[in-house]
Amino acid sequence: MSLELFDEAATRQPPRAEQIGPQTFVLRAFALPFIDDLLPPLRAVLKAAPLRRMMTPGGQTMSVALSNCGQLGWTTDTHGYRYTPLDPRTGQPWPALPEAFQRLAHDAAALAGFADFTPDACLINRYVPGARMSLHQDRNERDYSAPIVSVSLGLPAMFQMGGQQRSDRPVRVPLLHGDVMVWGGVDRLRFHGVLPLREGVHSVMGAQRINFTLRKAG
Ligand SMILES: O=C(O)CCC(=O)C(=O)O
Repeated sequence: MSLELFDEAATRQPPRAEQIGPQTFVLRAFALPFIDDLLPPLRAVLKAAPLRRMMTPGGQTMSVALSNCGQLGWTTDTHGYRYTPLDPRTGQPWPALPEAFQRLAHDAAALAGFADFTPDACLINRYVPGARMSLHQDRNERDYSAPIVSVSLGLPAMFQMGGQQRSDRPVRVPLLHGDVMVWGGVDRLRFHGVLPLREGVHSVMGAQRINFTLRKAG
């Protein structure tokens, strides 16, 4: 038995698109060829704008820790959800969107049928075991014609893709290290969320899952 059998990059075959809605696709392992270009800038972004657990307008602290890069960053506090050009914690602009993030987003969106995607915002989510994201719609962006490109790194997660109504029964989509989801068009406002992360240690990312979503917010 060869060692390559245990090498994720060697055994998973990019790119393979699974269609889970009229304009929703999972691109299995699509980010793996980009990984060496993604991780150093990701570390640099998180050094300049550290992950933090934000408060919802209802006064609850989110279990997921967040940060951002790009011209606009998504934040929440007791005043509401919004995009801001400055990191409220440092008063500085959010770190620039790394070139590799833009390239990945552009290429993944194109494969899913969204040509010329140019994101201006990237929300970074860090899940530790037990962290979750309840069903929600992404509606703080000004431009709903652009898709959402969502990159999963680290521990496996169970993503839930719902419908246009919160009460619509979601389908479960397991997401692994390197998987990229793209949704837009008629699916742009579908409710979605992530079930509590299971315990584990990923060989590259450790005991966590990092998700980042590229958006056109402004
Ligand atoms: O972590 C994920 O896969 C989804 C993140 C998400 O729903 C969001 O950032 O709006």
